[in-house]
Parts: sequence; C-alpha cells; structure tokens
Amino acid sequence: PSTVDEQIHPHASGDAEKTVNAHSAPQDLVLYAGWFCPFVQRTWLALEEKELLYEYREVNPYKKEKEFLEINPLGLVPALVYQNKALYESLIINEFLEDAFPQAKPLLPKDAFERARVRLWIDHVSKKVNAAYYRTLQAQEEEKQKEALGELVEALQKYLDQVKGPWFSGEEFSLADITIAPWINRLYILKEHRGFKDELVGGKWKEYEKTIKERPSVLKTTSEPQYYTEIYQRYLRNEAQSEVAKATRAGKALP
Ligand code: GSH
Repeated sequence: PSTVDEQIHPHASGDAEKTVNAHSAPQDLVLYAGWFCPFVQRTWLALEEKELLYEYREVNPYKKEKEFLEINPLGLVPALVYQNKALYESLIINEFLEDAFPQAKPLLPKDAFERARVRLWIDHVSKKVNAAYYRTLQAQEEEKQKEALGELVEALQKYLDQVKGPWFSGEEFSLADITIAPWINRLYILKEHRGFKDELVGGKWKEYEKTIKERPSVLKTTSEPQYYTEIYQRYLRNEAQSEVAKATRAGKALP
C-alpha cells in the first residue's frame, strides 16, 4: 500500500532546482538524494563546499525501490556512489569526501584537538539536537511539546557555547556547521507551530543562525518553503511514516 510519504513533491524547486540542473551530467561521484531531506542537505553541502564534480540523482526513499536498496540496504538517502562503490550515512559520507579529496577545500581543521572537538559536537548535534527537534515537531500534547522544546533549547545552548564565531571552529567553516545547518534552516517550522524563539537560546544564537542561513551553499541547496511545509504538516500531526518519525514516536534513537 502506498503511503502519503511516497507522494511527496517529486523534485527540488527554487535555487536548489538550479543546483540540481547544473549537476545532471554523469560523474564519478553520484549523490542519491531527496531534495527535502536534511540529512541529504548535509552531504550536498559538503559536495558544494568542496566544489567537487558530482551528479545529483533524485530518489524517493519512501518507495524503497529495489535498485536503491542495492545501493543502501537501509533504504535511506543520502547515499553516494563513487567508482561503482556505494556508501551511505550523511556523516560517514562527509568524512569520506574529506579523506578521498585532500586537494579540495578542507572541512575539518588541521589541528588534531580541534578536529576531535568538531567531531564531538557533530555527535551532539546528531544525538541531542536532531532527536529533540523531531520530538518537538511530533509531540501532540502541549505538555510534551514544551518538554521537548526545552530539551531542544538546552541542546542548542550547549552547542552555541562551543561556537567560536563566526563559525563553529572560528574563521574556518567546517563539518560542524554543515551538520547543524539543515536543522537551523528548518527551525522556522518550530517557530510557527511549536513556540520556538531565538531568544530562548539567547547569546549569539541569532547571529550564528543568520550566518548559517545566508551561507551560499545553504541557499543553493534549499528549495521553496511551501514544499517543505507540505511535508512537515505530516510530522506536526505525528502522521509521518518515515523511519525518523517512527523512531521518534517509539522513543528510540534516530536511524
Ligand atoms: N542517519 C541517516 C543519515 O544521516 O544519512 C538518516 C537518513 C534519513 O533518515 N533519510 C530519510 C530517508 O531516507 C529522508 S530525510 N527516509 C526514508 C524512510 O524513512 O523510509
């Protein structure tokens, strides 16, 4: 039986559509992507920032098509095929791009301690910020929404405390900024529907948020707002059937 998630808008729009069209020619690196997906945007951002040649291929991961499951048995986007070998998991792919293309613009600092610090806070974003984001989005009772929102604000404050400015690591934009960017880009949904306010995080949050949202690579990989809204309405009603939505509903760790 087909689910609503299978009927999402089929392709990117706005600036993201232009970027997709500029990456339609066959390349050694193939990004299997869903235009709407924040995990995809992480890898898409890394490819754009490193200015690598890549081919963008749109897949609807909710359809679980056999050809795609052969690339990623988990059936999740992003996936990356490089010289006929497949990888998946946004954070792992980003590390791979860093290792495989040392001549391209680096997205990790040189200093060993600073690299580890970037990875530590990538882990925080992926475990704490992301989980609290979906809990806030999907919670239905006001009490639960407030509780989740409080967790999100706290997770963002802890992250912000570590931001040297203007970027996480100081002057160099890094994988830490990339890892949080897609959720910063989608915070407006929680602002509109769950009472999120920049003031709740406080400090330099507003500045950091603005800097991230105005980053050219972020703008180039962002579609038009109405198409995201369509998708997030199902999360707001707690009706989404994605693995992320199901894990959040079950109180489990995100896939
Ligand atoms: N941990 C994965 C990553 O970081 O790459 C998560 C990827 C993920 O959940 N992608 C979603 C997906 O493919 C789209 S945003 N969902 C298909 C499904 O849930 O069935």
